[in-house]
Amino acid sequence: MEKLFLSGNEAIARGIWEAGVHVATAYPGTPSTEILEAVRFYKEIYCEWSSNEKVAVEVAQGASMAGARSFAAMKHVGVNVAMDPLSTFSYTGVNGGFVFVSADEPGMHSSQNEQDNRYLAKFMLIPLIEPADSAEAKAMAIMGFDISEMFCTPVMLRTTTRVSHSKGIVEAGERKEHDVKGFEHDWTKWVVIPANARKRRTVILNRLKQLEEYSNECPLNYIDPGSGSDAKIGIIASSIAYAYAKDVFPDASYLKLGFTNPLPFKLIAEFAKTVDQLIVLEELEPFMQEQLLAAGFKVLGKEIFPREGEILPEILLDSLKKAAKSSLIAIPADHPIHKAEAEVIKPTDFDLPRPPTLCPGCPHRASYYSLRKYKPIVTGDIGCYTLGVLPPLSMMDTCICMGASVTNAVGAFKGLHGTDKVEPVVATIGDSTFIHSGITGLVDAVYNQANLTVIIMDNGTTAMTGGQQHPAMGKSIRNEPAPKLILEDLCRSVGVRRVTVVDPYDFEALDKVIAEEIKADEPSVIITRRECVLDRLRFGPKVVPYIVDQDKCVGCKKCIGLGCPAIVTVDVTVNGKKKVKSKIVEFLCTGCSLCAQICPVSAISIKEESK
Ligand SMILES: Cc1ncc(C[n+]2csc(CCOP(=O)(O)OP(=O)(O)O)c2C)c(N)n1
Repeated sequence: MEKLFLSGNEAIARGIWEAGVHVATAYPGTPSTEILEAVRFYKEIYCEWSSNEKVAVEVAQGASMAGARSFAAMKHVGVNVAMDPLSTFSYTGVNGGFVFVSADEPGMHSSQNEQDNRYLAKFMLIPLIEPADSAEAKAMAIMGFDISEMFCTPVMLRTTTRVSHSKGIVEAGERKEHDVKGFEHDWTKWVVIPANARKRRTVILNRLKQLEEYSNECPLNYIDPGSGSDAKIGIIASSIAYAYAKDVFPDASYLKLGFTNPLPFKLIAEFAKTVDQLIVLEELEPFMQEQLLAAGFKVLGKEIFPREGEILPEILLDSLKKAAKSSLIAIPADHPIHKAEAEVIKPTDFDLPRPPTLCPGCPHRASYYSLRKYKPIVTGDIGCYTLGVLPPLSMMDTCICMGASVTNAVGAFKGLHGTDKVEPVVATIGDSTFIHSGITGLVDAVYNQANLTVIIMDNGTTAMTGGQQHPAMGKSIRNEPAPKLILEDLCRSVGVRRVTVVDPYDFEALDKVIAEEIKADEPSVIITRRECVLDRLRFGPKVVPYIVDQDKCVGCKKCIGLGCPAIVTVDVTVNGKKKVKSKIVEFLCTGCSLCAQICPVSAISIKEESK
């Protein structure tokens, strides 16, 4: 059998291909993005970047109604967006099997919160499966469809960042075709009028009982007995935490759980009889521990392990040592664990921490630099442009969730309106985020007459998550031509009369528009259009850098205020006096010219010209 070396995300893509999936959808979001990026190479699967996660689930749901196996992927907060269709999908059940990925982020490497979506599976009364590595990710992706069809239910496949992004060996299988069954014309199932939904509720409560039976028997949950005296310590673990625990405490007994909603209470009781103490090891919330305590099991968990962040091997080991020292768990004083050290990967010179910043030449920079002059309230959003919050730009007041910039701005305007605290309100939002969930906010702003300015920072891609296609790019997920959404037409069509498109590399023009629109007494939209600098560097002409003429530079540091990583200060001695002047690090400069445009003494020019 062919062996592949795949990340968890790539393994899931392989799994859904082997499972005979016909339709796969997603909206990008770390750590889930690479799943659909890998799926697009499997030509048998129709795949799309959907405009948001709710859309992704509803498209996949329609495919399931039609009898096709379907799949959707999203990051943990994306599930919040998709909860409306998902929670009723639980009631209707499926026709073609449906599995969705919730990629959770313990540690918040690139997320705004650390919510534990296992609770959402319990809340929706649906099965939850959790792989610990790439091989399991593929196997569970396939099994998820069998479970979905066996119990007529959506299935949540939950990964965490480490499972999604770590690589492991996966055995490649063949694709097993599942013929599309055809649309299921059953209004008693698919039309959730209350009379039908009430009946479905009984159906899903019965399903839950059957799922619990299955959880006790299914091969994803198994006892992995320990050896020696450690075998009397019983650890119940799931996901990556299981793999870490096996590394640092190899001889304990384990109950490895891959199917975690509903929990296998009978199996747990069986396991509990074989050990002296029961410990639950789970990242984030005491999801399993609380349920076990409620069921009468004597278990420890969050008394030992942290409730925040990842439980990395070094944290796991440290927690066990502390628990043993304080006699919370019985580990003899001469046990090797007390002397054990977990291998901690030290940062190299290349990944020493540095504050995040907009790239040199990022087209978002100029808008924040201009806004600094006018100091409005700036409600921000999620994307590369969120970095406008950091010094020296420091020009963002809020950032809550995707799309909230526009609606927070409406609320801020309405809250202040008619008081003596009135301030202009500007929302900054990226093109992909605007399509995701900014549009409805703009409709609200127009309808309810909120005088705000929305700056749509259109860099022609979904940059933050690695440059995925979106509807305003005119390209599909497979880079094929697609109808292009024209953002300015869209804004006008919802009733915004003041819509301006401006090139953010032309600072004078941009600054003028921002000054005018902030003063307007009706909603306005500014679209700052300039391709993402990373795309320009990849596909555009050769960069000609700018340089600072030290004789002309007066050390005013205006250019430093742009926060461009390519501009630094240097100490120079002029006529025996020490002065601080600006310098451009040529290999970082992308030639955007913004610094040259704002330099008050014209000390910055393109390299060739200055020669
Ligand atoms: C509900 C939700 N889905 C997905 C994400 C992941 N995410 C963060 S920003 C972003 C899009 C950024 O693209 P864009 O708005 O075009 O701004 P850019 O990064 O290109 O400046 C995505 C997909 C998220 N944070 N929340």
